[in-house]
Amino acid sequence: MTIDTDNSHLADDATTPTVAGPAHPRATTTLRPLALSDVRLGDGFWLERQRANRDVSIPDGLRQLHDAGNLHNFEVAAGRADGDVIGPIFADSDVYKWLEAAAWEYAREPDSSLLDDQLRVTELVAAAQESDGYLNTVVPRREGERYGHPERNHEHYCAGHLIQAGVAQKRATGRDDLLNVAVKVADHLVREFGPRSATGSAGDVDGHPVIETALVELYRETGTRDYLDLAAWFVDARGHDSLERFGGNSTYLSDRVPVREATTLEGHAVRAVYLTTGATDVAIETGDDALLAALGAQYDHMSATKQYVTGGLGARWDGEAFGDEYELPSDRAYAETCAAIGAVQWAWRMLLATGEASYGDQIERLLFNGFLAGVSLRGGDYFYVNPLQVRHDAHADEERNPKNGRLRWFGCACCPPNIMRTLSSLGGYLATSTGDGVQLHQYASGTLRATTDAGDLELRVETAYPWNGRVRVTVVAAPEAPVTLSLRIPAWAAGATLDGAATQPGGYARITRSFAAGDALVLELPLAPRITRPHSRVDALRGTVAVERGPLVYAFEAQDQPGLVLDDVAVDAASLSEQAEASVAEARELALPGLVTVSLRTPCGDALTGIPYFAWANRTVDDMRVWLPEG
Ligand code: FUB
Ligand code: ZN
Repeated sequence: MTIDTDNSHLADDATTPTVAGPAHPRATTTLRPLALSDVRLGDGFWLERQRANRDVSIPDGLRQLHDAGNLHNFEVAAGRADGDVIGPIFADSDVYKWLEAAAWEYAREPDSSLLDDQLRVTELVAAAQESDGYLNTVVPRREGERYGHPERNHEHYCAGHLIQAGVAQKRATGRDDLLNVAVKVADHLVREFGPRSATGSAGDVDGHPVIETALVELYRETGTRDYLDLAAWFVDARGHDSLERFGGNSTYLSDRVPVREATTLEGHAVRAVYLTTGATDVAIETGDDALLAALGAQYDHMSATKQYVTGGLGARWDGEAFGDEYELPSDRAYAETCAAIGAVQWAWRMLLATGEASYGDQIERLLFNGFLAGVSLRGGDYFYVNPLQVRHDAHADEERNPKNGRLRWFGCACCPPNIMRTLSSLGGYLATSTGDGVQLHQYASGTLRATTDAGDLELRVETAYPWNGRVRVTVVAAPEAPVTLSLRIPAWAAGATLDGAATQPGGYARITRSFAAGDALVLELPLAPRITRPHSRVDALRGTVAVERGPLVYAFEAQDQPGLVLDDVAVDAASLSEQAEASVAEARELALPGLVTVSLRTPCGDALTGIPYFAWANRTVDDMRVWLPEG
């Protein structure tokens, strides 16, 4: 592995503006996010994924938006094309998510064509906006009226994604083009809804949250308090069955229980986690500790009872929804990629607010497994649904069925551009600062700079994580006064050491002292593969085991087990071992430098080879299992 030792790409104070990332609180939080421009990934695992995102996913995404008609809809709304609008009612949102991805990607590595593409699409979006700020290409043309069906029409949802894209473009490029459109949309919403509504629509919330978190971020960017007030109002207006009068289902729409009274997440998984993400933003900015505590309890309950080992959320295809407690079937798992993304966003905000390492653990589990399985290694192919088992005779009954393999796009294409924006802004989720130091939450090679009360601290991280558990942190520049370096020790990392000293898993190892350029710390996270057993209440998994190694969950694909029928195998958990070089010819074809496979034996002595779950279905789409019966 080559290590990036060049720090020149970190923002130069004199010339390069600071680029805030997707969630940048105004209020004081326990931990402060680093600016995107102060984090730079170096060669290694996540940079490979970002490169595929830039080289394949983002350019292909723009073509797909054209071919699927999303851009045509804007042409129609702008009066530049004739014809009907095409696609789902929320088709606009995919354009906005792509714009957000392109903006963060531009911040990561500026490039004129990336900027030109964004500005071309932005100009089209602006041309489609109505004079009072309303902007939706599909709803008025298909439904004939605005806001007639908030339970299904996604008008606030689309506005939310537009606002997020506008904020991203402003932060990443310094340009106001899309932000101006977003502000007009937000001002329109302030007039139409919430505490300042002048038009009598005050009772309505949208069927699909995201506007909450978007409005808070717009408040953070502009300082306009109305946006925060409206977001807070939307959070509190939820949970009163108000969407039932339009025919909506309160459970599905997260409208059955007020957010601050809820004890769990229910209904449509993406909607539910987007809502709690926005509610966390509101709690942060308004200092609402009671709301934050309620959200923390909901997160704990969700992760303890409704989350797959991959981090995946939403057990039911029916309603793309959370199931009941411990309802976690492997084969019919829904685990939509967008739900994993929403949970990363929520966990990140909870981490900023509380400083609790468990949220860092959550982000790691989600990113390496439930999220990353959603995109192919080459980029440009996507899973919408992420099961933990595909049976031998599985039949691809419809587009989202993973038996189809990853697809280049979907009729409902929410996941692909969501993956793109997450990968291009990934640097923002790795580290934070406080007055007295820096906290590393995720391990990836690269460089970062943080401001502490004592002065700026610049670090270089070198690691082959997740294949190897050694993380070397070298001080590039430090203030003279002592600062604290905090490194997350994942809950699974029993036996981890920092500079040879034992650490406590499930928290942060901290070192406080004066540092000088060239000083280094070495974290050793033990990555021996481990057997994980399910909770006894998960009937679908009783008697099975899964394999994890460090942050990675492993999957067993039929193509790596010649002569065995995956549906019938049982394994001896005590036989677990790993191979540092992929020992199976097929696994080598994955082209994952550093790949570590794992091996389990059947009671008869046959060996099974496991590959990381995120990499499954990158060769052929085959039978696959994460949980295997113990024999
Ligand atoms: O409703 C918009 C998006 O489509 C949701 O977030 C996804 O779950 C999919 O239903
Ligand atoms: Zn999705």
